[in-house]
Amino acid sequence: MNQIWNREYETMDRDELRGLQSKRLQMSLRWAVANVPFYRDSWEKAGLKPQDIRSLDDLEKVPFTTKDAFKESYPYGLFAVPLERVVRVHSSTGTTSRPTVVGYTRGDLNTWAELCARGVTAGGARPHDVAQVAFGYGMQTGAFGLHAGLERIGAMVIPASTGNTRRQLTIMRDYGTTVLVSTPSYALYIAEAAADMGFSFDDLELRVGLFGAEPWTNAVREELERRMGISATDNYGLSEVMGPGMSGECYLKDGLHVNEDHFIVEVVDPETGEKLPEGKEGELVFTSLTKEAVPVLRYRTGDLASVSYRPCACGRTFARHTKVYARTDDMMIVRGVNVFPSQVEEVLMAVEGVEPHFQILIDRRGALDEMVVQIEVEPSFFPDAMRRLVEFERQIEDRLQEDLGVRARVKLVEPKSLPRHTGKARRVIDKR
Ligand code: DLL
Repeated sequence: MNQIWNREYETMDRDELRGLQSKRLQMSLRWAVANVPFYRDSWEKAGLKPQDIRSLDDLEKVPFTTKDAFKESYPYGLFAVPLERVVRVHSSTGTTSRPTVVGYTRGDLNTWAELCARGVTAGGARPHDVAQVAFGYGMQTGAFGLHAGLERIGAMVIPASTGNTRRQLTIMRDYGTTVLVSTPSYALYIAEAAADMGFSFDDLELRVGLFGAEPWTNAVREELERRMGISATDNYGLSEVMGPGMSGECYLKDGLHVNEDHFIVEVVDPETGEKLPEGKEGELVFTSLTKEAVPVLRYRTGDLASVSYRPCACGRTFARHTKVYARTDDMMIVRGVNVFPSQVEEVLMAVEGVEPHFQILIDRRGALDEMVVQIEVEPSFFPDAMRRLVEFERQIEDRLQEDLGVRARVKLVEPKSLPRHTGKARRVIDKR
C-alpha cells in the first residue's frame, strides 16, 4: 500500500531539509532578481537585496507576487531565460481577462515529472497500472503534468483527454484501465454515465482515482470511492507555480504533502499578509526553489488551507496542508454573511436523496440578496407526491440555514437537468 517514489528527499530529516531549502532559496532569489525585471523592480522598491535574505526566516521580508504580475507581464515578461531555452508553455484555465502564461525549460520538465511521479505513487499508482488521463490535453497543466509523472513511474498512460464520456467508459473497459485521472466532478459525471449505460464498476479493473484541480469534500470522495470501487486521493497545484505535483495525498488521506525540497509553503492572513503559525488557516503562498524558466517568489495562491509539520505515519516528513475547500475570491457574501460553495456541498452531501450535482444562483431582489440552491434529487424521489418534495426542500433549507447562517431558497430540479462538467465544475452563478 505504502510506497515512496523518492525516499531520499520525501523522508528527509527536517533539519537537513531546512538546510537544503535555505541553500536553494539563496540561488532562486538571486536567479529571479538577476533575470526578471519584475522582481528586480519590486525588490528595488522594497529596498531589498538578495544578500539581505540570510535565512528561511528572512523570507517574510520578500514582497508578494500575485496573479496581476503574470497578467501585466503577458505573455513572456516573467521568464528568466531566453525563449530558446524554453521547451514548453502552458497557461491557466483563467476565465477572466488575460490568461497567465508559464514556461518550462528541459530541466523544469524533468523536475515536474519527478514531482508528479511522487504524487501518483503516493496516491497508489504503480508501474503495472493502466492510467487513463481524462484531464484536457491543451494549454492547462493537469494532463501533461500527471501524464509525465505516470510515465516516469512506468505506468501505461492512455491520453484520453476530456469529453465523450461514453468513449471514456468504453476505453476503461476495453483497455483495462486501473487508474482514473480527472477532476472529481468529471469522475462523478463518468460514474453517472456508467450507471446509464449499464456499466458496473465491479466488472472494470479500476482501483485508483487521482483527482484534483478543484475543491471537493471528503463526502464526495466517499461517494466516488463507493460508486467506482476505488481509493481516491487529492492532488493540488496551480499553473503559475508549476501545475499538479506541488502537493498530494498519500494513502492515509490526511493532508497533502508539499514537495518542500522544491517549494517553500507559507500560510498568510489574506487581509494583512502576516505570516500565520502552524495549524492556522489562511492563504497558501509558494516560493519556488529550483525553477528555471519562471521562478516565483512568495506567490499568493488565493487558496485557503492550514499547514502541519507533524510527521505522517506514511514516513514522509514534508509539511502537509489541509484540503483546499475554498479560495479567497470564491467567497460569496450573501446578506452580509460569508458563504463558500464547499460549505453548501458539505450540507447537501449529508442529506439522503440528494445527488452531488447542485448550482447556486445569487441575485438581488429589491435591496436583498437572494440565494437559490438548485439541487438534483435521486430519480426514485421524483414520482412521489409534491407534498414530499416541498417538505424535502424545507428540510434542506433549514439545514443550510443552520450551517451557513443565512437562508437560501432550495429548488429541487429533475435528475440530470443541471450542467455536467468535464473539467472544473462551475457551482456559482452570481447575477448581482
Ligand atoms: O488546476 C493544476 C492541477 C491540475 C492540479 C490537475 C491538480 C490536478 P490551474 O488551472 O492553474 O492549475 O488552477 C489552479 O485550481 O489555485 C486552486 O484554486 C484550484 N485547485 C487546484 N487543485 C486543487 C485541489 C491546476 N486539489 C487552481 N483542491 C488553484 C482544491 C484546487 N482546489
